[in-house]
Amino acid sequence: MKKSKFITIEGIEGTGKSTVVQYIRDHLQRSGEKIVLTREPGGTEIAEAIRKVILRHYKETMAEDTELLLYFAGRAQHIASVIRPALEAGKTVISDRFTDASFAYQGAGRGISVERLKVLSHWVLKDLKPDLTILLDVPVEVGLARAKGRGTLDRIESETIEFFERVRQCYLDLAKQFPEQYRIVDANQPLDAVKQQVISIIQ
Ligand code: Z5A
Repeated sequence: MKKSKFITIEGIEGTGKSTVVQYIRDHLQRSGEKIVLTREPGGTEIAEAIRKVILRHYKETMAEDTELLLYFAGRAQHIASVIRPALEAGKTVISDRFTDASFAYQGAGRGISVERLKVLSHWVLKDLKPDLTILLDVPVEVGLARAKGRGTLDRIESETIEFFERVRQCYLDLAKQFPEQYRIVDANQPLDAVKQQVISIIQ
């Protein structure tokens, strides 16, 4: 059996991804696993710099292809510097978002074709694929209310409700299309219940 595992967490904003990934890391570390906790966009010095370029507001509109290529540029760096080295060293990698976010946000959200996304995905990921993706699912109004509770919204968070509905639906469709990879967790329940459900899936 392959020792290293690649686990990704997906969902719209405010589903609790950042909170839950830390909980998984702490839980697995207690059982002696070597864990690398990382995120997208970001995860390395260069990819975090790209994250800043992606998320800030501008007077001009960022072209959809610019946004898409920036996400994949950061991802290429993230894979080369963090994800592959960790997996090759036998560590478990937990990433707060990964490539399926591009299918959901740039694909379903912005309307970029799946064919184009697949080309970039094959180019940048090659054979890399998550062993498990946990989809934290909440109604859009609930997720956005939680995200708004934290203060100012970044460029993507400022999108319309309809945009996030398309993103959420794309994630649910991906979960249906790849049942061997995906597990859906209802994140519209108390955080402790969400954490327990995620841990039982991982175990
Ligand atoms: N994006 C993209 O377009 N394409 C891509 O390829 C990738 C990303 C990789 C930045 O991502 C943006 O990039 C994101 C998608 C896009 N855009 N948006 N919008 P990010 O992951 O850095 O940011 P985020 O998704 O906006 O994360 P977030 O808002 O921080 O959400 P979260 O991590 O899922 O939630 P959280 O920080 O853990 O929790 C949010 C709040 O809710 C916090 O106060 C919690 O205490 C509270 N919370 C969480 N769970 C619960 C429950 N169960 N009950 C009550 N309260 C809760």
